[in-house]
Amino acid sequence: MFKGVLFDLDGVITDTAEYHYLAWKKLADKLDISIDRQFNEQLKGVSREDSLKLILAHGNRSNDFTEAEFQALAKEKNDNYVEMIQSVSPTDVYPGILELLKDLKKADIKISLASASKNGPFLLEQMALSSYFDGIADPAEIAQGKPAPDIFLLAAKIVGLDAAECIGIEDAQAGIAAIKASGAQPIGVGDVKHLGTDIPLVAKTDQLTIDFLKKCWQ
Ligand code: B16
Ligand code: MG
Repeated sequence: MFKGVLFDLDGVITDTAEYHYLAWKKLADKLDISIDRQFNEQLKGVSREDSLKLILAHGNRSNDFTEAEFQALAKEKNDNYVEMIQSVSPTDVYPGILELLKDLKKADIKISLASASKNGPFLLEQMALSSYFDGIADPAEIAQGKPAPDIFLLAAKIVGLDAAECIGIEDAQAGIAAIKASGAQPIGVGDVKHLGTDIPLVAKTDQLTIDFLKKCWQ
């Protein structure tokens, strides 16, 4: 049996992936760079700085900004995003997630957060979920973001486990790659078109029951 579950946050626990997209879109529009939801798929799970680099490269504007200007743009996006998430509340937790967290706790399975977001702890507080988490991996402590395995390795380590003893749950291409590289067992939230055919997928989070996780465990 698996001993831990490593949760992505944005797009798995709640719909903040949409707010990230809207905040990036607002910044991109201002910079005259056109991005759409298809382009946004490659930003999911990717750190703030790396996302901005991808957007600037997409608009052929990679060399247009000094380091200070780059940091100011990243801050502008985050300020917008933080404004949007002030109203996040327990009603925003995706269907089935609270039940899954409760069932995992009852089964004495460790629960750890493997989010790339520096806003993760705030969001867990807003949704009244902090007490379910045995650990929150700090993205500021890792060398490389998703698709590198670092955040999943750290999320397992802080709850006293190896990644190979854990299931990782993700909605993003970069995140699935990170789980695979960590040695944890991946489960994707999303569709075959974006996440591939080689791992178990659920279309909706209410399918993420503890029985489903047990079936996926090999
Ligand atoms: P922040 P996850 C990721 O969270 C988001 O998917 C990604 O869009 C975002 O850029 C990244 O966090 C960093 O977030 O700017 O709030 O630090 O999906 O890994 O939970
Ligand atoms: Mg995500």
